[in-house]
Amino acid sequence: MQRYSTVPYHVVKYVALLAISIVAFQSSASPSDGRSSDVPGEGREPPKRYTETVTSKSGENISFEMVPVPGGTFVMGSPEDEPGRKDDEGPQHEVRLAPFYLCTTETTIELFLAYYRETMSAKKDFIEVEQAKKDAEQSRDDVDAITGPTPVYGDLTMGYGKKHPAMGMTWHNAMTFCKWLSRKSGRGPRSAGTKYRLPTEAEWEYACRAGTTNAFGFGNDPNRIADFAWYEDNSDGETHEVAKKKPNAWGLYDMSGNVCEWVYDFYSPKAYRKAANKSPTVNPRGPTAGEVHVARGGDHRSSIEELRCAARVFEEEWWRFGDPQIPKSKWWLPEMDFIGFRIASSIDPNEKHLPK
Ligand SMILES: [Ca+2]
Repeated sequence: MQRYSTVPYHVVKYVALLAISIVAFQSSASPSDGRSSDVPGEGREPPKRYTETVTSKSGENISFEMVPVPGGTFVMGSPEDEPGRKDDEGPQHEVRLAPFYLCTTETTIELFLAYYRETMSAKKDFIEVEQAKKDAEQSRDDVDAITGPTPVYGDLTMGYGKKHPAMGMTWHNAMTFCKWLSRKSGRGPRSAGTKYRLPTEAEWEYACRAGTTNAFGFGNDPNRIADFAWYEDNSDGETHEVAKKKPNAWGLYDMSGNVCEWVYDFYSPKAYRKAANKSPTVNPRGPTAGEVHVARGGDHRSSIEELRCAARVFEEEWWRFGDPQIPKSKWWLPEMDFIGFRIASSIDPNEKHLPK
């Protein structure tokens, strides 16, 4: 007591302030809940789910719902002993993600048709290096001029109804759709923070897991899988209307099965090895270059193992076998009724167009 009282008051005060500063610095620099410190709006009221409605050229209102996916850290990839696991799903590595919005459903035929009818370009447009370069330039500077897809070979709907998932589009076509939707909904070009886009591969897997660590994101009981997914045992070889099965814990339907979903990332079998060297990676966007892109979740013809959250597929040569054109269309994968996508958007609370 005697000794304590001899310490000058200003020294006690200084030490206390220093301790408070250190604690404050640590909590902002390395949040214990895994949220990234550079996440805009951290600490503000969390974003709410919202419904977006766009009006097609023919006057039809089409709505879809976006749910906020909380930021956090998760382990991406599968353990070596997971049944059905492939080498490109490892090594497992930590990923930190900012919060983002994800559409509750796969993009529907109804919405994709609105885009197709509004932007369809009559000119023939094939895979050419020069054209791809031009597109890359255009996507940087000129979002007002959206050149839509060429006419589809065959029937875009493949005989399915408007609430079924859109399918048979190339990754490039899905990306162009996102650009169109951003403009259509008033989220571009000046609202870079919230425009629509494809989820990254990490965002997709994180959302599929919805906070779980098991293989499927909704428990490992094979009997429960049919409650959540259309796959080879219950689909009759067809896609089904979106959101007819149960959603996962974060309100997302058909993450497993129905149609496989394009994600932003290029595919590389070695992508995870590189990521593991930098673990944890923060908001990763995959390899900077590549030939083909990743698609996730399995489809209506998939086996149970192909529905796992960690399962990865990528565009293969046979995906273009339904296209009789030479060279192949850069817009369409005709007859491929297993490949679709769902949209994401970033969350930026300073954005004027942030939904109410
Ligand atoms: Ca799906």
